[in-house]
Amino acid sequence: MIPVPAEVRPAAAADFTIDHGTAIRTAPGSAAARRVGEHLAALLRPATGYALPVGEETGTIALLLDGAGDPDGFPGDEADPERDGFVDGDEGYRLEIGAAGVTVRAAAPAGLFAAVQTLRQLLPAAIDAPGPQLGDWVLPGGRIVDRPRFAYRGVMLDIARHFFTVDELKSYIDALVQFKINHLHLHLTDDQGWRLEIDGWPRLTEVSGGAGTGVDGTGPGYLTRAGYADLVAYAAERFVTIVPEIDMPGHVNAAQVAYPELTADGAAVAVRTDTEVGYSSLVAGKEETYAFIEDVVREVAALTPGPYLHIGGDEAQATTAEDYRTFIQRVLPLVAKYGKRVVGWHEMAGVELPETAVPQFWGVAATDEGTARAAANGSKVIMSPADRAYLDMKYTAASPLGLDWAGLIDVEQAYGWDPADRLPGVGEEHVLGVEAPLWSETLRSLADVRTMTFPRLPAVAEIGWSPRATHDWESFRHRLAAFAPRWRNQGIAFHPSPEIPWVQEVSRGS
Ligand code: TNX
Repeated sequence: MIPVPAEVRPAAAADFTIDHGTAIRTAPGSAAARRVGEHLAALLRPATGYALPVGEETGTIALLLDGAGDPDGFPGDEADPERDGFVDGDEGYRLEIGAAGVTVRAAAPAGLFAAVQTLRQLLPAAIDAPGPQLGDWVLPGGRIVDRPRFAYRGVMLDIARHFFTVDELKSYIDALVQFKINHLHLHLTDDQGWRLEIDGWPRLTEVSGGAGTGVDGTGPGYLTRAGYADLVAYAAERFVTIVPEIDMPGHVNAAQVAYPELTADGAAVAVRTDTEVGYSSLVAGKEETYAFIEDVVREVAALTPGPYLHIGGDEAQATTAEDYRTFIQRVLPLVAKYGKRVVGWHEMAGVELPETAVPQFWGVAATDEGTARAAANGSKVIMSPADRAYLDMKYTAASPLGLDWAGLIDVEQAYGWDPADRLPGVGEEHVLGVEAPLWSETLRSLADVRTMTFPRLPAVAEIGWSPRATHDWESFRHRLAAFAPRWRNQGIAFHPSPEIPWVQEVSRGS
């Protein structure tokens, strides 16, 4: 299992077998629990061929909501299995598998959904095949009590350098949630392209989402407002929060191509499809700048139910330090005005921030003064150190895809760090969570995206979810090995890292 659960207690002779009579019973009166039940049934039906009806009356797999637990009891004594050891937080769950049935208890539907991902991994890899398989669908008996170490476990995908469609993004979400990832950060705008339709500023997407706006002249592509809303809803059904990023004040050439009034002198600028960074900037001293940003922030906030709005803030080499400060100080209250919490790359923490703002550390240095100061001031930090968490770095010098400015990242490198140990002044209590960013300069297809994501993302996912005490490379690499047949069955391309003793074949019970 990845991420490894907080507590696993196997029980001999208590295996449960899913068969043609198995039904799923969900918490009475909860539409959300019902949808999680339907989600589980939909996962199990193709390979098993069973009907797996979902209802509130009967069923040997029960998904129950029980908020009356005692969070302090974690990890629980055995005295009263109905009451003790209940996990805290929305994503915690308790799973009991016995010969007579399976019971999941959680305080919230997100916990039921997390437990469904665990159940999926407990079944043979053939469960992930798209069509009927012969097999014994045995869940190993025992009890799991589980909850996340960090609330935020994210992936970022850059859809500005190369665009990916709503359907591709949905399929990516399907792959990510299996590792209990709960945030998808979308890098929507950059020098090359602008990928989200904005009311009142149609040229952003007509021009800068048009043909020839991807790196090396690929494209076109952008998310319509309806497409974005559809994606947000799809993600929410899977307990994934979309974090939209509008990068500013740098990385804005595409906006300036569409609207030259956003440049210092109002003169037209050329489309750029190379991969240089740090040459474009919004103008801190111009009111047009903030009128534009307010329209964009208002619209993005209105389309996004989640709490965060990411304002980029990285690599603003074309903005003076004074302008950068002026700019960030103007934008922070604008985001708050539309009810969102600011996330920004850690350069933003060079400016004094409200404690609700979240710096995202993407550096490779051993220290970062601004991030440490923000943490001391009460901000929570997202950890994405580029030499560990960047999914766009090459695995080895021979990797055909990816970049190497932060080094080569094999699976052991991706796994071998601790978010609460990475930066002086940023300890366990300051860490909101982890995120693995995937920049798309070299990625042209969903297969490219998956090949860079797997198998490294599971390493970051485990670091974000599992208790620190479970961290163990030997255990991890052997557990990771079991995902090869699952990814093959799901049609998910992955890099066959030689460090991992990949399982080649599925051994079948019958
Ligand atoms: C740095 S990481 C960037 C991006 C690039 C990336 C490539 C960050 C906040 N900015 O503009 O795409 O490197 O790895």
